[in-house]
Amino acid sequence: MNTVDTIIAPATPPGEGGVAIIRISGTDALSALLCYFKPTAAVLPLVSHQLYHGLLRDPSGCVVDEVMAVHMVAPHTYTRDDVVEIQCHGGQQVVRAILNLYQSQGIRLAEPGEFTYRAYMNGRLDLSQAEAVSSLIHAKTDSSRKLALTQIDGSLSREIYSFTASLKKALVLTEAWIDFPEENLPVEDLALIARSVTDVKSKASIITSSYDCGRVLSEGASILLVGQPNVGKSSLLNALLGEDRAIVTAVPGTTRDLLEEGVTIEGIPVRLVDTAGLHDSSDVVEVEGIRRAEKKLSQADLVLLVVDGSKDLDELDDYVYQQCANLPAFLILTKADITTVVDGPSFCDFPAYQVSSKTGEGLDQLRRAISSFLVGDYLSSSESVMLTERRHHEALLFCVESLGRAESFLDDSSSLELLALELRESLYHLGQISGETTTEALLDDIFSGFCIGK
Ligand SMILES: Nc1nc2c(ncn2[C@@H]2O[C@H](COP(=O)(O)OP(=O)(O)OP(=O)(O)O)[C@@H](O)[C@H]2O)c(=O)[nH]1
Ligand SMILES: [Mg+2]
Repeated sequence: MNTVDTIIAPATPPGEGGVAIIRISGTDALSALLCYFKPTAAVLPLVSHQLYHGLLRDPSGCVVDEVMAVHMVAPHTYTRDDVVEIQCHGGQQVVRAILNLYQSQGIRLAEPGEFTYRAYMNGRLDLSQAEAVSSLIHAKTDSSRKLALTQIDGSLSREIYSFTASLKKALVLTEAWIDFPEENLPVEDLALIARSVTDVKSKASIITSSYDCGRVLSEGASILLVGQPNVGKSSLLNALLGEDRAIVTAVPGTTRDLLEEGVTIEGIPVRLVDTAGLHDSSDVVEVEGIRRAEKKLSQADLVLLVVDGSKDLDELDDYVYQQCANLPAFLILTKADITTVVDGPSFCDFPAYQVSSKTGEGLDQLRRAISSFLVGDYLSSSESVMLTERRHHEALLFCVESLGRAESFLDDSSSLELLALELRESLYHLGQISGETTTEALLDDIFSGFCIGK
């Protein structure tokens, strides 16, 4: 991707709708607009950031569409280049015809994410903010939308910049004394370097620990329902979904394959996975289903160990419990509308919840417990920075590790070169987040995940 051409792309998704928007960015944007656009009432020149009604005509004078158009003079635009937006009728053929018109004039069709790439290259956004634009567009829940918005607003960037500034200062001081090996680093300089390293390390560690929660809010959590046959797993899945998705019968062994459905629980995107009842089966299909269920166990963010609360527990329940040992799990005692006989807490040490999929009893409490387990009280309280991207998490972890090593060199003035090396290393990892130290390949990888026109 270069930043020189003038580029064009539909900013609205393909398909039919009331209006479609076509965006042009680059130095030729305004002249391109005026080639085919005649405002109805306005006198030229058009005023920046003002919307005009008019007709688009092709070179032979035929009307292509009746549109509203705006041109926005740099730098107050999304890309910080001159930008034109044309609002046309929202039909695929209309959009195609307008794109053809401008492409035949030499305006290039933009690559996915190329407008945001330009915004990044022109310094309007740093890399973490640009990535958040994509997260905002793909946000599936209100909480992931809010997280993406705060990141676009620069919540993470501000922390990264302050870490970077502090460590750069420490590096300058360190490097200054490397050149004078015969002299000892002044105590006050050493104290300043130490303070920077420790301070950034502790703040960065706190931010890295937010990733578990951030990942769940942005990507969603997977919750696996396991238990012996007929305990009510599929009924619970249906009750949590609010629809009859899985087949429920009184015959043990009804569910034979994994069944995965998305739902929002207390604002958290969740994938609920129903499984075949675990037991010693001789049925080949069921055996495969059980194998798949057991394989999924360790990947789940939360396991719901389902037992029939209206019956005495047996060794099969215990077998399933053993399978879940050491996993993040809740015990779910089902069929609470029938007499409850199981004493959950004495059976296992998972938090226990009684529910009835038939009457809905206990489901709200279970939803709240799931939410609190997955994200704590983040949704109601936190204002702090939250990591949502694996890439940012890894980079910050590397930064913290490197600062840990830097700390060990602080006490020894003969290790100034090693200290400087670790400071540079930690700055490199911070730069991976802000975009200061990224490679072309990484940028391609990030921006190619965007949609066309963004
Ligand atoms: N009274 C009552 N019956 C329930 C409840 N939940 C499930 N059942 C009944 O229990 C039986 C088994 O329910 P399923 O949801 O199919 O159980 P499952 O664990 O998915 O069973 P498999 O797929 O065979 O492993 C059905 O007859 C359901 O109607 C409940 O909350 N109350
Ligand atoms: Mg089932």
